Order: sequence, then C-alpha cells, then structure tokens
Amino acid sequence: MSAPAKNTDAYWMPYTANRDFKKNPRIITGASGHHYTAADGSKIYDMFSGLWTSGIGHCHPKVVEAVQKQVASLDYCMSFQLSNDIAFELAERVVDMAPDGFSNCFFTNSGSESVDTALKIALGYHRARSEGNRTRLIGREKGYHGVNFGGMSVGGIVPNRKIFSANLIPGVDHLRHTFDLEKNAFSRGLPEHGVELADDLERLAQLHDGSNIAAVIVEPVAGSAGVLPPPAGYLAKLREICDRHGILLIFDEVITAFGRLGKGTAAERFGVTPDIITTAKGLTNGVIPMGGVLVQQHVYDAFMQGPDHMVELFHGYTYSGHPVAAAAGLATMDVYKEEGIFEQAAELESTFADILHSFDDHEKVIDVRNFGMMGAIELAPRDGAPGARGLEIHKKCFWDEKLVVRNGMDTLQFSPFLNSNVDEMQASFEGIRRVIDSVE
Ligand code: PXG
Repeated sequence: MSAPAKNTDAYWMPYTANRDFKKNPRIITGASGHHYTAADGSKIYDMFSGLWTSGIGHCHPKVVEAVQKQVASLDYCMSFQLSNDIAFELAERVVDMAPDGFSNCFFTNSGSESVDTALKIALGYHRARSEGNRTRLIGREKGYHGVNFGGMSVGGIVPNRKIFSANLIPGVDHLRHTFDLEKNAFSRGLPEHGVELADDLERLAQLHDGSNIAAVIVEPVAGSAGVLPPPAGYLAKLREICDRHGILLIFDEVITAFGRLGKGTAAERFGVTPDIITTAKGLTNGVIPMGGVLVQQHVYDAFMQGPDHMVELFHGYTYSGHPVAAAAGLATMDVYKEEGIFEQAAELESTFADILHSFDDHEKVIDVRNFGMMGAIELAPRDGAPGARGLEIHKKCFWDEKLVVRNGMDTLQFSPFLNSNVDEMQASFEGIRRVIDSVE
C-alpha cells in the first residue's frame, strides 16, 4: 500500500534515488522500541537499528525523558569560551568507557565531522611536537569516513569520490582493501586470509619515509562497504607498524563504538589501542545528532602548551557539546550500563551469526559476512544491472514483509538491535528469505 499523497518535491534526499523514491515514497511517521510506524499505519520491524544508530531501540523512555527535560531547562549555550555542565559529564563518561590511556573527548555533530576533526588533530599533534613534516594521511580502499573533504579523501568508496576527484585533499595514500571473496567467502567472524595486507603501510612508510606520515585511519570493521571484518591479526599489525614509524593510528568507530561488537569499543574487542577514536551514532542512540573524538592523553597533552590564554586548537562547531545532545548522550550511557546492553549484544552475536549463515547455501548468495552485531548477505548482481536486485529487495521487504532492510548495491546489511529479541530477529530473516526467493 502506498503512503498517503504528500508533496515530496522540495526535499532533495541524501543517498537516495530521489526520482524512484518519490514515485512511491516509503515514509515513517513514528517509532517505538524495535518498530517503526509507516504512513499507512503499518508496523515495520527495523533490521538496521536506525542507520547503525539506535542500538537500544527507538524512543527509549529514559532518553526521551532526558531530552524533554533538558530542552525545557537549557536549550542551547555557546560552547566557545563558555560551556554547559552536561557536556563535561558526558565527556567523562565516554572517556571512562574507552580503553585505558584515553583522556579527552572533542564533541562534534556527526561522524563526518568527527573524522575531519580527528585528521586535523593528528596534523596539529605532529606540528605541536615540532614534526610538522608529518602531513601525509593514509586511508584504505573501500573505507567510509563520511562525506566531508577530509573523510572523503581518506575514504575509498569510488562513487563517493568520483565527481570530486580533482578536489580531494593532497598527500593521501590508501592501503589496499581486505575484501577477498576468493579466499574468504562465507567466513564466520574474522577472515583467515589477508593479514599481510597490513604491510601496505610499511611499504608506504618506505616509499615516503615514515617521518612524513601523520596518521592512518581505518574502520576496525568496514561498515558501509558491506561489513568487511578485518583479517585476523590485521589491526595489531597496523598498530605495530605505526609504532615503528611514529604514525598515529585512528580507528573510525562511528559504527563500532558503543556495543556493536559487544564492548564499548572495537579497540577493546580487538585488544588493539589506537591513538584516536572517532564516534557518533550510538553516542546518543541517534536521538540527537552528536559525535565525539576520543584522544589519548599524549595527544591532548601535545596541544596544551604555550600561554594559558591562547586557544590551543582553532577548531570547533557552533553545536559542539550541545546541551540537549549531551543529555541524550548521558541518558544513553545510563541505559547501556543499567540494562547491560553491551553484554546482551555479546550474548546475541552467535545466534545472529547462525541466522545469517543459514543463507550460505542460497543460490543467489555469493557471500555472508559477520562480526559482532554487524552482518551482510551479498547477492549475485543481475546481469547488466548491478544494484537492481538489492534495491528491489529493500522495497519488497518494506511493502510486503514490513521490514526495513538496508542495501548497498546488492549487499544487504544488518545492524540488529543490541537488545534484539531472538524470535523477532529470526522471524525478520524468514521474511527476507521469502523476498530473496521471490525476486528475479
Ligand atoms: N565513519 C563511519 C565509519 C561511518 O559509518 C561516518 C563516518 C559518517 O557519519 P555521518 O554521521 O556524517 O553520516 C559513517 C556513517 C551504511 C551507511 O549504509 C553508513 C554510514 C552512512 C551512510 C550509510 O552502512 N555511516
């Protein structure tokens, strides 16, 4: 059934096939727990927990209450040379959740801003330590680090870069991606093959001389590219090479932080500690836009020099540390702790893996990948029409099965709620199976 007629002309939708969407818009009018309400009144199960954002479910009463209270008592205050009390409280809570050594949090409003902030911090760090020659930044093919110029430049998703090719920031190299369908298809958890790909960093250090490289940024588990867990041992190897050459290691944890891998951070889950961690999404459960860049003590300390009255980092956003966002963040941190959300996620991950890998032998499926509460089913593309099958499945799931399923081209991506109900999760995948079976 279609959504009620609305004038959809004015809104230029992000990352959307606008003309196709507007022919039969999929409009959400409400949400509660693990479900959305669609414009036609139907209840839709959300298999992507927002957009990797809403791990504790939608409209959690504790977060709703905190936001309502906050907006009525302090709606906004400037965050330059002035602040609100809850931003400090949230920074402390987030730093406490991070691995040992992390001491400070710089607030942003999105993942893209967190990434560009982290890159600027890395460059400023080296300059503050009289190593201003370290200007080169290293990303990775298939990496997604948001849509701002820095993040796009270190990112490696081709359609996102294509029309801006001449305008990407200079001095950036990319490690090869770690996706190897031939050797690693249908891996359960971390793929076995590919640890040697981390040596690309050593090669770049040899090529440019390591003393010219400021930082390397990777997603611990690549998300947008279709859930690509790192080969076993890969992240530890990157850390080792960074240490050898004085390169800062940045983990982009916009997706992986706050329980997605059953721990506060991927760093903790993998036992590999970067120098900087970028976050967003789960910081406020997606309720109010907010991101945070976590840095180790030595990074913060490098900036804290010169006269006390001087601004140490000329960077910040009008809405950095916004009180209403911070209130949402604090309530979210409370829920994570009080409801044992990370522990629930850790417990659910093997059931989730079982369900996903029941698609391994499906004739239309060419790969199934999972790690923590991140998963993907990659379908064979239709001849001459890559992406068509994936989009058709997304639409059919919505209209026929009442499921929100995210597709990136022909890869279906899954971000189950961290407190999913197993029966609901199972039933939703049965719906997906019916749709995969039914499409061409
Ligand atoms: N880094 C990572 C690792 C992300 O996943 C961003 C940065 C940018 O965040 P903002 O808040 O600026 O969008 C992201 C965002 C998908 C998908 O389908 C994921 C994202 C964005 C769009 C699609 O997996 N993540």
